[in-house]
Amino acid sequence: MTAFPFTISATDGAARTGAIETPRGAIRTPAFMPVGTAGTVKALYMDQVKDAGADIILGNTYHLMLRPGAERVHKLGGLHRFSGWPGPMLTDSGGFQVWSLASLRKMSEDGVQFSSHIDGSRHMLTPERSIEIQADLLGADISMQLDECTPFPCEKDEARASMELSLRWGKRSKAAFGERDGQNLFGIVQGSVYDDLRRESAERLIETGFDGYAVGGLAVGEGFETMCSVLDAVVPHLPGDRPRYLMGVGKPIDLVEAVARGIDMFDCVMPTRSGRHGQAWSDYGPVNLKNARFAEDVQPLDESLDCPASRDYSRAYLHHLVRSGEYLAAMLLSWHNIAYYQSLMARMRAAIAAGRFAEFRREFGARWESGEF
Ligand code: PRF
Repeated sequence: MTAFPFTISATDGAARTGAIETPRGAIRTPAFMPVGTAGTVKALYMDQVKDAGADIILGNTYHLMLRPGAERVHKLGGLHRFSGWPGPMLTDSGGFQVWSLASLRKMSEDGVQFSSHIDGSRHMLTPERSIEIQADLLGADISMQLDECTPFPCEKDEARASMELSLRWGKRSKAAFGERDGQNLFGIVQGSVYDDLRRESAERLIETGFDGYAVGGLAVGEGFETMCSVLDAVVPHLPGDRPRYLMGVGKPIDLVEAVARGIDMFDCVMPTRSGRHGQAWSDYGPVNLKNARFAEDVQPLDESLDCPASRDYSRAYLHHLVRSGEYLAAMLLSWHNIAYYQSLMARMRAAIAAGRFAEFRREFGARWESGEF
């Protein structure tokens, strides 16, 4: 398997910046991938996502297999053509979404059987079927192995059993993926909050051999400090020359602290989901536009961002849109939030390249702590 070239151009402590070169374009790292669950980054045009600075977006096996169906997407030219996103795309394998959305789940060695959250129909996801959907039918540039996201909290013996199942599914995912030109497969580290399980999971995944390594099973209720200590335990055991992806994370402060620990890629619904709920993100934390203090605030959200939603509308107008439940509120706040997240990644890349990431992290932490938007 030929992994995408990953060039690290600068490091600063454990933080690194560089680029993953794919046939559909480069992914500048550290990278934030907006979530395009059902083939759309909710409330945004693909041009807005691109212009905000995103190099890669994420798609979901679970949602697309249920609606409109993976075979149908394939028939319509694959997910890139279907959705109008020509750049790199990573798809999640489905296990986590089955765990969080589906009902009547039945886990077995073979895979997971579940009922659709849309119409209750029964489906089966195995490591082999997940790879077929992601790599063959959707045409993902980066596919994820099928895994089990271990619930939290979890006793150690259960966490071990779950981690071992994910390792076996990782091997089967790799066998099903085989050798492909221009497509990559990532493995997923599990092991809950147990440092020794996390380390063993990383080491045994590396023996199987993947193009990149994700850290799964975090942001499931363990809290910020625990997440950071799991990263401290696992990242040093991941190969330095392969991309490292922290799945489903997170708030801006989580991204800064994970980059400081050597993470290169992230995805999270946070910017788009909170945008649909009247929240704007900033270096000072989340800002609730519904708050009465914005009713007559003529300032824009953030003039420093090169995004019309951040620059060209008053907080008073956004407040009015949110209060009125207007579609435009969701559209503008999602747009601002994606632009803010991309700008945060760009600032981190620049700080690492300039050898001043420690300073950036300190100053960012102080702004975040102050909460004074
Ligand atoms: N596994 C997969 N996708 C995920 C996760 C995981 O553990 C998480 C963890 N919160 C988010 N998305 N396959």
